This record gives sequence, C-alpha cells and structure tokens, in this order.
Amino acid sequence: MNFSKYSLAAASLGVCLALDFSASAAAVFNKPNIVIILADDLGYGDLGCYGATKIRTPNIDRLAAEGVRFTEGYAPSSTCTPSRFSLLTGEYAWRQSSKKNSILDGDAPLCIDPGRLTLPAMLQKAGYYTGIIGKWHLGLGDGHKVVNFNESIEPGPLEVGFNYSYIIPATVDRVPSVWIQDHNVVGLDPSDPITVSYVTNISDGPTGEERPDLNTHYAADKQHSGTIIDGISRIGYMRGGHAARFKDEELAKTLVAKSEAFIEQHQSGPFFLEMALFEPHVPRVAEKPFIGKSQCGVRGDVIEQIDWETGELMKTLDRLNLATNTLVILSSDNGAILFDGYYDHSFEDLNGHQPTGGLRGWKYLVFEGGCRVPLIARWPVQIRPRVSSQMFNLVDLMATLADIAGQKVPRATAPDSLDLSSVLLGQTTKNLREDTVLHGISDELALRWGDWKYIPANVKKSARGMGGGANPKDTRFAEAHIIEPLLFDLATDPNEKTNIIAEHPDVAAKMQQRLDAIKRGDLP
Ligand code: NG6
Ligand code: CA
Repeated sequence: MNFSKYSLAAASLGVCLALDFSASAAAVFNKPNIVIILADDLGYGDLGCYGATKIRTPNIDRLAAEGVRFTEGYAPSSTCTPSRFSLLTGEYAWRQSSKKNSILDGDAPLCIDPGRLTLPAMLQKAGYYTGIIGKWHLGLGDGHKVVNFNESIEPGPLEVGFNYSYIIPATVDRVPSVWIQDHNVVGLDPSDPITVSYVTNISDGPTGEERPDLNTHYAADKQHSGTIIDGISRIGYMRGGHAARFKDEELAKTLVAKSEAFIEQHQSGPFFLEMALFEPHVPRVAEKPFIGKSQCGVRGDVIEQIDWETGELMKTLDRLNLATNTLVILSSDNGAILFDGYYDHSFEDLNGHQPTGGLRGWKYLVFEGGCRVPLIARWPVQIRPRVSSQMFNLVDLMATLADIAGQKVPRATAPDSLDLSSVLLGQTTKNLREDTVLHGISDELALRWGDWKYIPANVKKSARGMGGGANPKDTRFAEAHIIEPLLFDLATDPNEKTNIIAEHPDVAAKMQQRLDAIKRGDLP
C-alpha cells in the first residue's frame, strides 16, 4: 500500500469536505497530522466505550464512535519502559538486555540508541515536526557518567527523533520531580542545583520514611517513602531544584497547555505529537474540577481527567480546522493496577467498577488484564467508524504509520512491527496479526495465537521490582508466578479461568515452538 491510495479515497470525499473544511482543504490531501495519546496504566475496562459505567468518558467515547475501536489491542509489555521502547522502535523490548526492558529509575541512561530509526525519526524523514509532551521513562544521558540535571541533559528525546520535548524523566512517583524542556530542567535556579540518588538519602527535606505524617494525600509503602515532594513521598531521593519541582495538581493542565501550544505552532503540519499522559498511574491526584467526580474514587477521577485532556485536544483540532486530517490514536502503555505503592483507596472505592473489564490479572503480568488495552483511532477522512476485533499491538504503529506517511522501514530495523494500515483503515477484515507475544515484569513471555493463549511456567523468576508484602489488597503479587504452564481458549474463556492444557498438549507444544521461533527471530 502506498500513500496515493489514501489520496484517492480522500479525493472521493473531497467535494463535501471542501464545503465544510475549506480552510484545511489542502491538508485533507496531505499526510495526516498524527497524535498519539498514551495513557499510563489505563485498563481495558476503564472507559465508557469499553463498558465502564462508574467513570464517565464522553469525549473518548465520541472519539471511538467517530473512529475505530479495537477490542483486541495490546500493549507490547505489561510495564511502561519496555512498552514505550517497543512503541517507539517497532521491536519487542525483551529482545534487548534487561537494562532496556525493565522499569527505569529517574537517573537511568537512555535505553534507545541514538541514531536508531525510531517512529518519530521515521516521521521526521517524512517531513513531520515531532514532539513528545508528558511522561518519558526511557532514560536520559549516555550512561558513561551520572546524569547531571543541572547541565544540558542528553542524549534524550531529541536524540532519538523528536524535534521538541517537554517531559518528566521517569514516572510521577520517581524523582527528580521536574519538567525538562528539550535538554534543560524548566525553572531551575542554578544556585539550587539538583542531586538525585536511588541509593543514598541525599534529600534536603524529609523523606516519607522519616516523616510519614507529612504525606498529605495518603500513606505510602516503603519503596515510595523517599523524598517528600508536594506532600507525596516518592521513589528515590532528591536534593535541590526547589523552584523547578512540579505540582501534581498541575501536571495535566501543563500537559494540555503545552500540547495546545505545540499544535498551534505547527498547525501548517504535518506534525506528530505524543501526548504521554500521567494518569491513572500513581500517585493519583485529581485536579480540582475532577475531585470526587467519578463514582469510584480517585482512580476514577483521574480517568475522567484523561477524558478532559482528550476533549481539550479534540477542541484544539476543531478550532484550528485540523480534525479532519489528523489521525488521533488513544491507548495505554499497559493494563490496569489498583494498589501500586500508595494507600489511595483505589481498591476500596471500586464500587463495582472493573478496571480490566473482567480480564484476568493486572499490570506487570502476562495475563490479558496486564496487556490488553483500550485502542482507538480516529481519522475522519480515512477511517470508517466501526468496532474491530482484529489484533493490533502498539509495536505495529511503527510500520503502520510508516506506510501512512509514505516511508519504508526495513524489517530488520523494526523486526516485530507489522504494517497494519489496511486494518486501521478498514480495508481488510482479515486478521493480519495472527499472534502476539506478551511480556511480564520478570521477562516472562506468553503467546496469544488466534484465540489460543499460552503461558509457559516461570517458577524460577522472581517478580522483579515488586518488593514484597502481605497486603491482601495488593493485587500485584497474586499471580506473578506461573507454576504450571497454562493454555486458554480466549474465544470461550476470555478471562483465562480454565486451564485446558491437559486436553490440548499438541496445541501447547505448537505454541511453545512458535514462541521459541519468534524469540530466535524466525519470523514469517
Ligand atoms: C514499580 C513501582 C510502581 C510503579 C512502577 C512503574 C512497585 C512496588 N513499585 O517499581 O509504583 O512506579 O514501578 O510503573 O511496583 S510503570 O507503569 O511506569 O511501568
Ligand atoms: Ca504504565
């Protein structure tokens, strides 16, 4: 498929579009602007259009109604760093060393090699202006020396294909709690330099461990009891940079304002913007208008905040007459989680809400609840509104968007990325992705192939990074270890309840062979 096909389809719509969208008529026939809204830990059942009733998401529901909503969308991994690595490179992160495929701290080096053809670098070649605003979590600096947040911080997003970045380095629960624009910390007072450590307590203020009473929102577990910033103790220790520290209550507002400014500035297009949202990852702090708005506590409130952020983007696109030729993709980096270090009542306040829509397991795991995510794409001139049960993995965005932007990506560069543009645009009803590998926190892998789901045993592995504890509300620990291999038929058992491996040893053997072949790189 190549770009001219899209032009042809657009041309048939051209007559009526020209009436409504005269200001952007030229853009209709050009490469689309592309916006990826990537939520953090949003579950398969967290949106109205995926069945949620205690959380209202009217803007996202409209986005879905005007585009394609996938029921079999997958995050490449059940945690953030590897999932985002895969999205940006088109390669499963587990092919890389564990440094590159595990959850990174805020002072970890960049895990994508500068010079590698990434999704944004590929779009740059196609003439796009590329930006990322929000969560980064792919490391900063070259690793040769400790990253110095007081100097020019590089390599980072700008060295792997973005023209503009306005990011926080890792997660909101990890220091340093600052925004970085391009190479520099925003609002840094040079007389108050930043030091970061994940090993030694170098804080110049109290930690959660010393002063748990200063945690104004909720109590934290031990791992999240480092430096207290804005009334929340974080993972790791931070000293200095007081003027630059963000306020949790303003993160979403800032992300929206920066996104709007980016789009306004580059409205002549084509532009690519990744809006890397912070919600509903911990620590969950709703901005004022959303406090108590959902019917299931703060986790629901911050999901309604995601809906607002999406709505603001949609408004900006409408106001600038860009909506028609902008491909907006909304998804999540991994599945849902409730307790994740802060006692914020997400579990107690569920009120019947099902974050994974009933799917088994959570973030960190290879069960469907950890990896299956909402996936919506709207591009009014090209995508016919529908619900699709074709499989799609976010790792496919590289090859798919390359096709849409008229670029070629060598298979070796993005080995796991399939060009699913014909699926995205509804030009085929075939399932072009027949299988997908799912990746858990301890590097355990599972395979979905057609409706079969196979999870090998992984008893030897420890649930890396998951600490320990006997908190019954802590859903993370329940199913991390797979003692016996598991086989499910998702067509009849979507929630992975009944292990049927004894009835189908042949299927399990074939699945294991297939998984081994994919691991070796014997791709079809
Ligand atoms: C874990 C943190 C968790 C979260 C996660 C990253 C525990 C005990 N702690 O180490 O709170 O920060 O890292 O989440 O699990 S992610 O979505 O960015 O991968
Ligand atoms: Ca995440």
